Amino acid sequence: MLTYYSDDHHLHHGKCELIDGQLMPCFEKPQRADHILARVKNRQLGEVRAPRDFGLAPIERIHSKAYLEFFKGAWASWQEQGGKGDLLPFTWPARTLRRMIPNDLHGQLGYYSFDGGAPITAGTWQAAYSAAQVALSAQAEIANGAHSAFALCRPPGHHAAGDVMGGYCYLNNAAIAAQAFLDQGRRKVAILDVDYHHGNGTQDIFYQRSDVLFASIHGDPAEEFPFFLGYADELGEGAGEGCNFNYPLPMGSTWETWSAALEQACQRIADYGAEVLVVSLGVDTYMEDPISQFKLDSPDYLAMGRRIAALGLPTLFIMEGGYAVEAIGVNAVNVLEGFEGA
Ligand code: OKP
Ligand code: ZN
Repeated sequence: MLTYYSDDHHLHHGKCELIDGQLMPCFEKPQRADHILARVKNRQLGEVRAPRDFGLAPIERIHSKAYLEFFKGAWASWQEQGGKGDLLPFTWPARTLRRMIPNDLHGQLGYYSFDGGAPITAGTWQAAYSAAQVALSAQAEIANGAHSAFALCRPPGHHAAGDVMGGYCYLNNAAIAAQAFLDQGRRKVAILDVDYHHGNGTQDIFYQRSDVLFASIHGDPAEEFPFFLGYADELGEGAGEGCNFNYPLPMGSTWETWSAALEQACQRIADYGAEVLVVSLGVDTYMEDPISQFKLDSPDYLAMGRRIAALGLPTLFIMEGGYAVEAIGVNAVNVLEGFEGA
């Protein structure tokens, strides 16, 4: 399997996030992608290629121009103001406030985000832009006839909606790739999100559409981030009704519970008649993950890859979360090897 990867991800390294009332070093750090790349090479999964540059047009199919312009220019504005630390939002237009775009940079940052987990640093735009190009390059590989490809994206994307960043995510790599398939003539794309957290951004982007089926297995949002989306009764709306499936699972879920949900999700994808599959590949379901509460073990990821392969679809793997840095490479590549070996 070909891997696409860009070193540009190193340009994004947020300092801190707020957890349990304490400022902690960001869990979403460059070593994550480094470990995955090392494992890809070590296992000789296949060639590793740098991405092509498809420009902004395919990104603008998912994200609004205003949002992209804001994100691209935010760091420079912050520097003009003499800003020192990372750019982090602290005020959001919650229910009692007005949903408007203020002049102030932090006001705009609040408008274009849903949490304080997505710091903008000097190189965040370039890293996120390159991650989207990594996804698009792997997508092109499949469009050209490959049965599978791995987009080693960092930062991740599945929490980002059309004009909202959050949860370590800025540009929705999986959604951008799925849309590219459609724009090239594919009619039905399925996105299977196996990250521990619900892919609220991806769900929102396609919620009213029937050309993309979204299925996500994740920690029950009643108890887990992102809290405000990802419940089982969210089935899609309008033309998209019946094209959204959430499998919220209890804290502590093991492979036994998890794989039963995967079985159901795969059945939905097969029934839908997807022509191609995009997998939002998070491995924060691992038992040792520092911010997650599922109990999958490393061999389970081989089985996960095998079950996904049994769908028989051209499959684009897009890297999302996973924070047990030492194991992230093994677990992510296990999914890919399980897929290939099946
Ligand atoms: C991103 B991905 C409080 C903890 C919330 C957000 C988790 C984002 C996960 N700061 N953390 O889905 O792996
Ligand atoms: Zn996650």
